[in-house]
Amino acid sequence: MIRARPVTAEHPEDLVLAYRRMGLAAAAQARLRESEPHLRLLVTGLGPQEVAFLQSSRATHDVSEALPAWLAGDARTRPGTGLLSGRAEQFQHLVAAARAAGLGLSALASAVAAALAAGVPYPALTLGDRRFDWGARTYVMGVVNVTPDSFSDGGRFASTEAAIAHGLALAEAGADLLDVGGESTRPGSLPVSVEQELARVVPVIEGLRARTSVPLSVDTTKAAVAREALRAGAHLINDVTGFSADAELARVVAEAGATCCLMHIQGTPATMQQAPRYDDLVEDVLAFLEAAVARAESAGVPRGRILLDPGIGFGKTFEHNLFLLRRLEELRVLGLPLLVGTSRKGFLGRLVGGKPASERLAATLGSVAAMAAMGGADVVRVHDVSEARDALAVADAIRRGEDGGELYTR
Ligand code: 8Y7
Repeated sequence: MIRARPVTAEHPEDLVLAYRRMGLAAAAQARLRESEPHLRLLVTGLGPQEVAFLQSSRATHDVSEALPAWLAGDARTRPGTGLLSGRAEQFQHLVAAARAAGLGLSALASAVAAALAAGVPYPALTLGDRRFDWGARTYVMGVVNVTPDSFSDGGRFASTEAAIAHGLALAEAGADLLDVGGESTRPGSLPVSVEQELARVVPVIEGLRARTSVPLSVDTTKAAVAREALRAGAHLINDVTGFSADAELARVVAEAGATCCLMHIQGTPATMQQAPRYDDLVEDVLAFLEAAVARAESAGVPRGRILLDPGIGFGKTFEHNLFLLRRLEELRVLGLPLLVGTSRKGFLGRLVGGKPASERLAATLGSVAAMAAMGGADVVRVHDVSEARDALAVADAIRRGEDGGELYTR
């Protein structure tokens, strides 16, 4: 599989602002933007034929040539890997030349084209009566855990009512959607039966559906649970296995016309934290998520109904989590909105001197604000909705800060 992804965090809009600060006319700005060698793509998975093509087309970093410059990776340890740098126009030439060269180079053409499209905003998503305008701000998914019920019916009723009340409070606090979960996916947790999960989740979905218009997500890996939850009024299925556990799940989502969030996981919740290991972390996550999207699409789920998630804490070490969070933008080559869950997770506890989950709010807000400031996540999954909304209002505004006075507005 050939894959190309931008490796620098240069934002075209920053360049435009620089030109404005220089007082350049609009036409000059557009011309300059075209000629700027601003794009660098890391390419992996190339075969000898593609490497030969890239090598013969460009051997140096001379940007006056028609194609991007090619810098090969180590042929022994990282064969088929390299860096392409050049202007947007040169990358477009490369795509056209690879397409023209025929089938042998079409995978290279597609990978580079996907990377070029990574900065293009994806279409808005409508869930119920809410519209998600990707890129406009960071949206918030509130977590509603349905606690295991006790033996008596009274206990079950109490936990259902508590979950509904909690969901309503989160909606009131500004949640853009709610994620209802009846199966613990914490490290080391064991699966629950379909019956148990249905008994926990469905009454909560029904109760929330009757009392709020906020879109509802269900965190489940089982087709049988998803079917009933969607019937009860849920809009989105949040599958932490990326449609890899239950082959029927993708079809249930497709038939209901529902939306899904497909998450990366290495291993299963019971075993995932024992010895997470990656050859190339970003590469492995991309490959898994691409395969998950393929499973969804072949079952009939349209791309516009898919969100993706790198799965923070799911088969990842402390370092893996930080590495991925820092490189969320590299996952943009998938061309789909990203949902990220860091709320109260273990890596945050370790960063703040071993605080327990109940004392990780400030650490969670730090992670949420950092993601928003870097532009990595479209949706964050959090327990503390009101606090996250405030942190995001600030981080999103800073990220967009463009009005520097008269000089900058022309
Ligand atoms: C995530 C998640 C959990 C996450 C998505 C926890 C269900 C563990 N984490 N779903 N679920 N992304 N999509 O600590 O990161 O909340 S459960």
